[in-house]
Amino acid sequence: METQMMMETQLPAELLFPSKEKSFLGDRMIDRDFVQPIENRPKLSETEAEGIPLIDLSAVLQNGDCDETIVSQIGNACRVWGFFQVVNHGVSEGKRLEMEKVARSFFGQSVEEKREVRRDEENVHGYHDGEHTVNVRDWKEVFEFALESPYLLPRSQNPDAAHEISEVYNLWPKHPPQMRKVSEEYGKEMEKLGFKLMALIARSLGLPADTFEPFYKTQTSTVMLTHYPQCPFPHLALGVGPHSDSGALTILYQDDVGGLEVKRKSDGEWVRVKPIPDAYIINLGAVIQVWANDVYESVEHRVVVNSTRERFSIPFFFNPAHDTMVKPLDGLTDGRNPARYTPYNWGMFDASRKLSNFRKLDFKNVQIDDFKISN
Ligand SMILES: O=C(O)CCC(=O)C(=O)O
Ligand SMILES: [Fe+2]
Repeated sequence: METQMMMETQLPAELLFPSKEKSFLGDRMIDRDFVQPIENRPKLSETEAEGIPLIDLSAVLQNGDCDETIVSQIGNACRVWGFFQVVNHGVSEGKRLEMEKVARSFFGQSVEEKREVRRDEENVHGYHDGEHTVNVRDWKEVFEFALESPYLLPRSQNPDAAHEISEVYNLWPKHPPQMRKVSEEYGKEMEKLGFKLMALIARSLGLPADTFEPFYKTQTSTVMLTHYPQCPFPHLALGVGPHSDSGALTILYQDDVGGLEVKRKSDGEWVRVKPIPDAYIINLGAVIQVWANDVYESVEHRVVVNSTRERFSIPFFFNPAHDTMVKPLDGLTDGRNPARYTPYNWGMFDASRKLSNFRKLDFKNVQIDDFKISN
């Protein structure tokens, strides 16, 4: 094994890549930027996850956030997996279908057309196809918009420099013409589900249902329409490299192709999240991990691509106001169970991540471990 890995890393790149194939970005061979280090390359033999909990929220729609059974199912799912799926969630299927339709139509345009709404360091949302996760380029293209426009983004690492907070406005393409309306309506649906889930998560931690509301007076939530084109090198590249989400809560819709894999907490195996029609996949981000003082964790996941089918997904990142100081919640800490993190400013964390996405870094990205108190 050792020898084989050595040989493979020493091979010239040209020999690692079959020659005639083209990447989705033009008629080039796969760019070296997409090639994952050997330890991150997927095996492509799917273990479909048995046991990622599927939770039926219909009782919540009727009884609000006081349904004890659902609260305890959510608590278990958060502790054991950090991931779960929900059905009967109340999101309008019609609105989701329209969102999918306009996403497909937008991505169906030429790269030049899509790049008319290309994001840059000023306008951090919009279209882009150059994201790197842990310094390797993702095999995907995305269009991202914020629920609140302007979106406030600190431009300085000094929390007192209020004047250095920039207002970022959403960019909307000319085509398809209904993109803005459909996207804004879908965003509202996601927000409703987000608040419902946060109330249930608060209750599952033994806290009042409205615990998280003060952090969401304004928001930095975004919807990211994502397209993973067919990839001739699914054994070398990933749609999204291994990462855990840096915000609070992610609510993801995936089509029927599949490819999202979760690192199972019990044994570290990568397991595939089964596509279930009309379900949403929920996962906890780093902000909830800190709020919950490590009672819940933000779990690593990645996206495997395939050579025969393109895939679409729509993550919604439900994130608090930019000036939120993230720290373990009072109700979860005491003398015997002290806070495990020092407070950090969410907007500055967000800005550092968003701006680093534009380049391949030669330093490690900011992460919650940087704020961990070592005992
Ligand atoms: O597309 C997916 O299935 C997951 C995407 C994801 O993990 C992300 O964008 O953070
Ligand atoms: Fe993610």
